[in-house]
Amino acid sequence: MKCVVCRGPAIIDVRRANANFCTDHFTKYCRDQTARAIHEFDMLDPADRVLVAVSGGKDSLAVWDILIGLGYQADGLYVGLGIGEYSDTSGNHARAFAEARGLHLIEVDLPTEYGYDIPTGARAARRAPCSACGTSKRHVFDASALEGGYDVLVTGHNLDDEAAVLFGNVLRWQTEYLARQMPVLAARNGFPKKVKPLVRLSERETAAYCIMSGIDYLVDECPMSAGNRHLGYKDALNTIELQSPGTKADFYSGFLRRASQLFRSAHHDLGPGTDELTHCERCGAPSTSELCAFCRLVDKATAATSNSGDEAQPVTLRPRSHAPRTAGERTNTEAEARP
Ligand code: Q46
Ligand code: ZN
Ligand code: ZN
Repeated sequence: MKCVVCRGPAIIDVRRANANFCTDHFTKYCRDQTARAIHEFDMLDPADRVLVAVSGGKDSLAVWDILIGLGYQADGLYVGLGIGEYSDTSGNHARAFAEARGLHLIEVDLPTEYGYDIPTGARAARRAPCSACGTSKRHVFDASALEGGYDVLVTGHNLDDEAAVLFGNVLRWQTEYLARQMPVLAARNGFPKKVKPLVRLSERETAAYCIMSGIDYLVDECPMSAGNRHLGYKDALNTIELQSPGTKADFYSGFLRRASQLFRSAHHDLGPGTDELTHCERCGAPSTSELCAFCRLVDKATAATSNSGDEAQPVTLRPRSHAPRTAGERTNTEAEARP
């Protein structure tokens, strides 16, 4: 097996590209694919201050590493979810990565700052763990990006993630979600711009990038992911991909090129502003009710913590200043729960 670029010994095959690569040319391929996505969707400007949401896993550390390599000014944001040993270990991986490279890592710990952890919050709100987790992370991501004056928030969603979400949305014909499923969400009305630069790389490729680049990432899956629908969609797509390499990338990129605009147009015709949002009276985030979904979750979770006899931690919700936004923009915080 020879590298398609230098003809030296190859160590990985990328079947959908019908190419094998050596270490150097594979890591270059990953950087090139990321740069191409950034360019294609106008994700980042060279002068942007970038905040990367890092979990300690392969995707978020890979995207942080690649962005630094591409010359972007990128800080990291780690959110402690209070999921036992998993959170302890994931935090250690994120911290070690940042320290080894002299990068700035912002840390927000849910139990310390907001008085609850994800298992408690999910139970108290009678929601699936990933749903409570998604609400929590989105709130902290938005607030941290705004408070830190960052231009863009980056997440490590990869091709497998996006194809699985797309698959789920298509299976149920969730056309509003389809209208909003883009790798870039523009900044508006108090929300930071959000981008997903890894949408041209698969999970296997981000893992290989980390191994070849000496990035020590957390391999273990989150213990609360069991039962998550998107894992089943990933398995289904992987079965198809095995038979027909390239199908997953064609499915997702074909949607972006040929279908997403149709869904956006269809939902644009419904007219924005029919369901104006107000501000959460406690934290200032845009919300359809007096308290936003995050503050309602905090209330339920901290009440459950107090009732259980555990020592409740002080809740430090910081007010934010937001302009109103419309229902069509809800995807940034409320609609897109997924791992
Ligand atoms: S951390 Fe949170 Fe994921 Fe764990 S609880 Fe679900 S969403 S699976 S990225
Ligand atoms: Zn090579
Ligand atoms: Zn709120």
